Amino acid sequence: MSNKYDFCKFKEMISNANNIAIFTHILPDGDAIGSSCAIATMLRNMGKNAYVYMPSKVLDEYYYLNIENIIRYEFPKEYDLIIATDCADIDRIGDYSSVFKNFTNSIAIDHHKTFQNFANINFVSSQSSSACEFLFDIMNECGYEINKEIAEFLYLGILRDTGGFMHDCTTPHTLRVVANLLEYEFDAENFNRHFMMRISFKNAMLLKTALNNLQLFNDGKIAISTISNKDLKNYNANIDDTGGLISHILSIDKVEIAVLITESTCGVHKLSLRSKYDVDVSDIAKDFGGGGHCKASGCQMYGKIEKIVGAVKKSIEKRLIKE
Ligand SMILES: [Mn+2]
Repeated sequence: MSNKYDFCKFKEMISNANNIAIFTHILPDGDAIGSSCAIATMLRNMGKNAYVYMPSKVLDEYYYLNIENIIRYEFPKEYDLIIATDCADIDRIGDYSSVFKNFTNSIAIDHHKTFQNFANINFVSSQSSSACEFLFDIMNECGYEINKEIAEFLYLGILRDTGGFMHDCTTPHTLRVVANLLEYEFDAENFNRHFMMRISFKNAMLLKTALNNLQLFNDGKIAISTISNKDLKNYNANIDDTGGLISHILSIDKVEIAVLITESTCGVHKLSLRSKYDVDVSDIAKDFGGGGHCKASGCQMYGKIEKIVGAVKKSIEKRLIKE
């Protein structure tokens, strides 16, 4: 591990602290929850008072882990050290950012390329897949003890930020860290099933709808599917229940560009666009006032579904031919 980090100062700050308030980013994901709860558990095992103050609601699925008595939603009252994990900048902490503005004994641990120093000491490693991977390295370097509970939290963040070890942020080092964590013998099979291989019944029914409505164009390279507002109502669902459907459509062999059009409310259509190879779908989204990344973009359109499908198909074809 690089010697650019001041571990002496870090350890001194930890050992001098008794009441530690920990923060993470709004809409906390697996890495945010895993990294903040891992450090809280580590500090508690050292005999300190530590709580994680969540800037927005933690989704039910995370209660699979024992987080109930670690997390809080109110403002912290008493603290002599504050720590933020997985936050690229102070605004990501939400309402709690004022705590960092008014108190200087602070530590930030992060892995985003866009990280902006906002704490007294800032540990950032953009080569790490996740805040959890980096936190493992820090704990290891400092000689802090890891137990089964901490290992599970760290594993959660790595698992989620690497998309089940499939995204290109997964390095040989990531897998070495994972190998170390698996030594703690938690039930990784059920853990993986719970966090990576589970969908809601509503989501499954909407997948059925999306596959029924699937249309293929241009020798199967373009796949467009639709979910109407009536379909959503049928399953008592809303647009949040369509998560992940687009990746099923994109995974079909030969499909290069996938589009899912969901009529969120009557006449208002939300489009998700995905690209497997070189076509930049953010250009297509921009044609209709949206935006995003090369491989994942979105936009909103109004009116009759047949017209929308036609217009999107035309915009995609223009880019396919250019290739
Ligand atoms: Mn992260």
